[in-house]
Amino acid sequence: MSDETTTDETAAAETTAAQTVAAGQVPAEASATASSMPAPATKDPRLPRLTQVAAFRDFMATGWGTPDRTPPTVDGVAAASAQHRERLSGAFPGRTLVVAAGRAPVRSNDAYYEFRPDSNFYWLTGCTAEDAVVVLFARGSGHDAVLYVPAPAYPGETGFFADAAHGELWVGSAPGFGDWAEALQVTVRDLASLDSDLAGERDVLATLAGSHVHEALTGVATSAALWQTLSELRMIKDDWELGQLRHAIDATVGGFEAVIGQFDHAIAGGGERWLQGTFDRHARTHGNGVGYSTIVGSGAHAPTLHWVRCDGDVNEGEAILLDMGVEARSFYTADVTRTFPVSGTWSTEQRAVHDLVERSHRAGLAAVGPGRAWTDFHTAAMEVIAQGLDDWGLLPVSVDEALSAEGQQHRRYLVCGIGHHLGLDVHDCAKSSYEAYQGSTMQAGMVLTVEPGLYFHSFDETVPPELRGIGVRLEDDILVTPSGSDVLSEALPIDASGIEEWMRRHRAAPTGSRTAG
Ligand SMILES: [Mn+2]
Repeated sequence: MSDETTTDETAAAETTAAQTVAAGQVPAEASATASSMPAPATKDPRLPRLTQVAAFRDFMATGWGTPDRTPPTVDGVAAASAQHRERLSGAFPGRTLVVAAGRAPVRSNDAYYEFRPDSNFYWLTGCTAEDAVVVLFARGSGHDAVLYVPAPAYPGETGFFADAAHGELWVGSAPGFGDWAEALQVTVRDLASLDSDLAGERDVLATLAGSHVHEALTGVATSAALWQTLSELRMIKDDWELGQLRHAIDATVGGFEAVIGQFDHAIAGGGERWLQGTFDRHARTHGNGVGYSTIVGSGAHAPTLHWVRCDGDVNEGEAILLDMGVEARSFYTADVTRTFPVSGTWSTEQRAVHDLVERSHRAGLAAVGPGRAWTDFHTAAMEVIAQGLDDWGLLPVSVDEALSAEGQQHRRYLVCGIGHHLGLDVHDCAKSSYEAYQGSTMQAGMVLTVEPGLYFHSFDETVPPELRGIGVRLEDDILVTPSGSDVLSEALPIDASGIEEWMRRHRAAPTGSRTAG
């Protein structure tokens, strides 16, 4: 990446002369800025501050055309966001609502993580501007929405060339208030006026995207009630959202194909890192990126639930677990898991574990539908797992005792949850109340994952040696429909033989195996 500096440091960067700074002699004006390299201890005439050079400022103020400043938005997002604001408005009559986009957290020193807008904010606006804030002002029987975005810095302002966060020479073409208003069909104002605009509001509820918020909001308290309501409203996906999710899931299936095509490269030395990189590049190309850290766990890494280190080898004979999701450019994400035999053919033990997980998965899928208790699929899948483990002699108690609230011994091999809402967040709607989530029934328009698995760790001495180091998960993304359910990720097979056959179709011919000529 390029070095993000302020003008003072830009000036410093113009020289190749070695610079030394005596301890304790950094000028206050320099230390007050984000500093990527030391400032000279005394004024160096060869390093003028560009913002203070009148001739330079004048020269930089003229001679610029207008770049295309169309904001990056997704088709249909303006209308969908307007509907979402209407739904939120109806839940909080008479109260002014504030939802912030947030800002990218610091990665290290003056380097930041890529910015990704808060999901609630995006759901209400479709806006991708860092530090932006949407306010729904209580007016009459409803609300007036105003989107506040930071002012871009254009030619004629020193920030144009000196502001690394908003200067157009630093960040690329910068949409203005009118550009955002046209793209998103909402009133847009300068973020600088947020303070005064909120000053007259007495009853303000806010969600602030964690701790990374603009200074204008530091005095505003977060409302758990607003966050919870947004979380619960987001449970039912509209047609536009379903289109985004289908796109994310289809792109994810393509990512699985891309990864399978690289297995031989992984075995040859690229390892888990190569497959992770393959999927992440696919996700970046076909969406915004990944919706969560890609999990590539081969062999003994497979049972580790969140194996995001992805730094191991990939060897013939191992089973490899891939938990991967493309996040669309609208930020809706897929969440899909399959386990594959690296060599293309399951061992007897791997297949047996996969077969049991498949039976559990089918039982879970069958329990998804409108009016069903949310916990039905969990219960159905767990009953199969417990019975299967008992058949293998792995339960120290009876199946009934294990399944009872006082037992749960089967969960030793499956300590995670086995399903969740899916949407803008991979674990969507997580701020909902228990009554609205686990304690509720499924409704048409909900999208969820079902993801049973078995995780036999290599150091688990309760497990027969031949099963140790095998981890299998099957995870699909399912839409609850008025009449039942629709498995959106069904392009990927879930049975062991189907997975072998699918691998044969998508695996690239090994290097050197193609006949010459
Ligand atoms: Mn999941």
